[in-house]
Amino acid sequence: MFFDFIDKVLYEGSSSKNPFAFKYYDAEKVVAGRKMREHLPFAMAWWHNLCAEGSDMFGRGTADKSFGAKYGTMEHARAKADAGFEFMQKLGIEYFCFHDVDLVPEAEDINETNRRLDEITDYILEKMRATGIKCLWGTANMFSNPRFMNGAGSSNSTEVFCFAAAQVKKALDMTVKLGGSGYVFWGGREGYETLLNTDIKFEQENIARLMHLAVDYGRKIGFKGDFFIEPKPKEPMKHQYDFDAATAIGFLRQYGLDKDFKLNIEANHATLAGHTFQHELRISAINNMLGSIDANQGDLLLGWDTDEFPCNVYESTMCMYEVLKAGGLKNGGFNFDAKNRRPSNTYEDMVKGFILGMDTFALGLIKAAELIEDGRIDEFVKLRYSSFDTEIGKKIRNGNVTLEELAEKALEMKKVDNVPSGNQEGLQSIINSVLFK
Ligand code: XLS
Ligand code: CA
Ligand code: CA
Repeated sequence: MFFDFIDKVLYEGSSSKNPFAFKYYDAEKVVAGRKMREHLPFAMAWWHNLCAEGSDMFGRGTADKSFGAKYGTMEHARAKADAGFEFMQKLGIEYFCFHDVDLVPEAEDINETNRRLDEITDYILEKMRATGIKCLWGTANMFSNPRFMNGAGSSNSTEVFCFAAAQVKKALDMTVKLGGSGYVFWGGREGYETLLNTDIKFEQENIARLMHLAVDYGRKIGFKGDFFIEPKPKEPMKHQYDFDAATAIGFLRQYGLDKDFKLNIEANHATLAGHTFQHELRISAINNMLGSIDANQGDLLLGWDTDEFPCNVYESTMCMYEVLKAGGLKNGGFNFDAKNRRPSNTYEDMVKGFILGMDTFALGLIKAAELIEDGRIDEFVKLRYSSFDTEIGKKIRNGNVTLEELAEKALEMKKVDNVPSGNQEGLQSIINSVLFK
């Protein structure tokens, strides 16, 4: 037992002062027709929660993630799984997400790494069966090992391309073995530092090729879930090809991958791309590409990826507003791709981070449902476009009009005398009144 200071984190309501209780997340409570836990399939990110020790560019780790075992051993790999399952059970988290290298120490020889992966996934599978906890998605880490310094699918080296293929194959095998409903491609090194040495077209074609190979293999071994691209504009590369949702959707369509792929939208990546989280979700949703969510938060005063636990209820409300309107996430979930701040280095802090994140999204769900129920925002948006309900509006929308006819109409009108207000401040007041009643 690693988290023996708690038995189970329970819902106690917003007036509770218990740091180890949920204030808003009430798993079985029905909101907008479904239980909270169904709206919010929360997942634990193996890498942050069980591996990351808080190191940064200027200092070593501050948190002990040895879980009583020696780093770099299979005993440690099992201890992490033990700690992870105890953690998820105590918080009522039903899913986890993983990279291959989160699970075991990577060996010199990939054959030995794969053997270790077989061993640990047998162990994890037993724990999944005993607890009912499920895998949300798996992925291959194709960015940490030095061999990926020039990219994985986009590498200039066929040797590296083969290793990328081998890792994707193994990660897909493991995702299928663990029953995951998603497989993620985050292209950490799929980008460039300088165009002086880079053939973008060549690299993008190769990335798409690797993805097609993954789809073919995945479908062959029975993977029925979604493949996801996770857009991010920069970091670690100066420029990453999957810059944002719109760019990734264009890429998927260009290379004929849009039937098998959807997007995994991360809040922190949205803001790094100069967009709001809501924007990225909306772009995905209107293109039928909203797959899954990495639920975290960046720091707008910093230009890099901070992966903080979400606490901003305004943001989580607008996120859940988009998710509810899109009809929920099908094969996806809410993966806390988030880590404690470096000085928050205790096991208690790990639990508090998840309580904060889960409560923030639960409150966002409650408020988004209230906003939709309130109806004033929807009503205003409908009204805002209502001039297109007129005869000429319908003709424009249906494509039954020529440019000359429209110009003729303008000449008849002589001038425009009705452009209705956008009412932004009025709408923002409505949001505040729903959020803070
Ligand atoms: C890094 C990404 C990464 C992906 C999975 O910034 O968020 O953690 O989610 O490879
Ligand atoms: Ca992520
Ligand atoms: Ca991130």
